[in-house]
Amino acid sequence: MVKIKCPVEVLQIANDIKTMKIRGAGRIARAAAKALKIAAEKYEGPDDVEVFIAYIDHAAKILLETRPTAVSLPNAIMYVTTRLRRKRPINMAEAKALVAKLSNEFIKYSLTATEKIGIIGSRRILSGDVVLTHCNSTAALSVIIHAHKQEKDIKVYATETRPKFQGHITARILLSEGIDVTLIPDSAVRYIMKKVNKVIVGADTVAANGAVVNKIGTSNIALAAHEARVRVFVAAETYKFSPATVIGELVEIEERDPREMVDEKYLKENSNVTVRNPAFDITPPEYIDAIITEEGLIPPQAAYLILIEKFGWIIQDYFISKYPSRGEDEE
Ligand code: RUB
Repeated sequence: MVKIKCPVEVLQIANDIKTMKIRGAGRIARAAAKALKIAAEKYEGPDDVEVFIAYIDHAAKILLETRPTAVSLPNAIMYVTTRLRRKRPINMAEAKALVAKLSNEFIKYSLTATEKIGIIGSRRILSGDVVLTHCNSTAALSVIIHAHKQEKDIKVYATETRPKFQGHITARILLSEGIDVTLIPDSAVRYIMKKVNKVIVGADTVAANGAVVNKIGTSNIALAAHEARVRVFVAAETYKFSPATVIGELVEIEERDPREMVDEKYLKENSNVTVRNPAFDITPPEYIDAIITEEGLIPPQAAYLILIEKFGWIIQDYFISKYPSRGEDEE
């Protein structure tokens, strides 16, 4: 089949995700959905729906290869591509319009979900609370900002989040909302935990067993919180739940370039030093008190139920594509 070139705008979005110009699981998902819409608009291939679908799949593949950990990316892409295939558009106009509609639908859903999480999560924040957050999560910030808008008197500790310092963005956003925020080094978490009474973080992926994959350091924070009997809340839209984990797939943890930590000179002068830069870690469900989703607040152990409710049919498709003969047996 003819391969139609991916438009530069789509390649640019893919590159922005890869280089973290666009970052954060929710933003990555919305950017990918938008990229597919652009791809559809810019399609210049033959007037053949099958070729168009193959071209969209090709764009999807480029986007999927940008970053491996946040499941919001494949879930956003799957939202568009699986529905496109299932609907079987009869002509090009219909196919293009469908991709645009699905992309807009996903983006709207995502933005509304973040807002709902803010409303639901803010009910758990009380005046006088001291909250610790990590990295830069729109969903976690939505909870904190909603609580502040309800005139609850809160104080926030934001970790720097090395090596990319996303905590600086968090501090800036909280400050612009008029929230009392203190920036701390990641290594000060256990020391500061004595002053904290709630931890709120985001998620890149939630596994079927309720384990949460989020920015490296999250699991240390959860451990310190557990020790200090401080509750840990994770703010995550349901498209951050991973259907593949229902059938036992593991979440790939991204390892980024060591040059985000040390410069070229250091690497040259210390060629015998191995430098590793894992970007995410896994917090087991035992260390999480609740996950705040747009559907409500759930214990991490209920992640499986969310997955079945939201992705039941996708899990079945995925299972069949991965293990064809087993899938047929079970039909
Ligand atoms: C971002 C990160 C965020 C989650 C949730 O990592 O770990 O906590 O993605 O963010 P990176 P949001 O900066 O490496 O992308 O709630 O905005 O989706």
